[in-house]
Amino acid sequence: MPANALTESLEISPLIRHNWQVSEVNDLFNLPFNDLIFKAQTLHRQYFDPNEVQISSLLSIKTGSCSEDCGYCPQSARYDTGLPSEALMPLDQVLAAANNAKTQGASRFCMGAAWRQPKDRDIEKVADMIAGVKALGLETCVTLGMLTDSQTQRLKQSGLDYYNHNLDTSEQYYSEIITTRTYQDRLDTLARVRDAGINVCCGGIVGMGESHDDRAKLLAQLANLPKHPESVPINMLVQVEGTPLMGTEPLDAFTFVRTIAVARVMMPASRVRLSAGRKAMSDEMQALCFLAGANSIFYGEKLLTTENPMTNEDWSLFNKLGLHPGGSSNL
Ligand code: SAM
Ligand code: DTB
Ligand code: SF4
Repeated sequence: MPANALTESLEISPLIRHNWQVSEVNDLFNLPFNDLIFKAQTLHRQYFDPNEVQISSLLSIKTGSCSEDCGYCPQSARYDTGLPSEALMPLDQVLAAANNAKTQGASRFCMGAAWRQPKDRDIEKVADMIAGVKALGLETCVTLGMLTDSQTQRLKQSGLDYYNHNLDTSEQYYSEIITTRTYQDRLDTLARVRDAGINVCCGGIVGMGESHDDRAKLLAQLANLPKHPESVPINMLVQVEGTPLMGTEPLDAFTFVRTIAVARVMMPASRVRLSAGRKAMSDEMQALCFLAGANSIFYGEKLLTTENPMTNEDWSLFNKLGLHPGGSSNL
């Protein structure tokens, strides 16, 4: 069944709610750890094979020199992070990387560009990449910044399965992190993506110095969207030298695991993605995240510009935990 149809058939369940109050979300966060994990794992088993993890690989198709000021991001032109900029990658290189990701076992290929928003001529090039990656038998995902209606339609037409666009944090904390575009801009792009019939991949980053309340508000925003995002990436901030968020007090591991568990409880039919930050996590912490309901990862030795665990480390962890890859709608 295509991912859209699957989510639609599940949307009628009373467990799929869009009316979360922040106080209820805080109550979930404040449950005893064992009670929260049990609740999350119980719901996880109602919607998914508990031992299956969907794996996506990332490629930065246009790197650095970004006009935005996202305080976490090594690709902003405003911060000296020593990252070399690269223009839009040629099609053959993108397809070679996608083919390699497929050989390594990924089911989805996600292409990211350091743009505030793409130009129409960029969209044409990215559309060719999407069509080429899809022809390899992979699901496709792109993250390109803000989009217009005609751009979302063009991307859908080229065979795009998912669009990643994160809310990043609560509306209240957002202006501490980004000043060059608004929370509403992000919500507008998400609505355009949804209206074009593209699956939504939308989540956030924790460990940016936000409060408990900000994390609860982020999850309430995500779950109260008109439809739950099919994919919900929960990123742990990767601190990069030169960015304003370098030196932020690291988030406690249990709070991170609780964030995964609360996302699972609130969006039980969505893929909750254990995203950036895995390189710094122990096997035990990642195992707790899977127990809390994470059931997808970014796989491959690089995220967009920063490091991710080695592929052999991930297979070794999967073997230790008895996890298996799966969950793609077109494989
Ligand atoms: N430029 C586009 C945009 O911002 O929408 C697409 C690429 S952007 C790098 C994709 C997402 O990566 C961001 O929204 C953010 O959530 C995440 N991200 C970027 N830098 C990160 C970091 N240092 N740690 C964790 N997540 C990060
Ligand atoms: C998402 O939520 N996390 C990924 C993906 N979507 C595009 C990106 C993480 C980027 C981490 C910093 C970097 O490698 O540049
Ligand atoms: Fe640019 Fe995206 Fe990085 Fe923000 S997150 S600086 S928009 S690449």
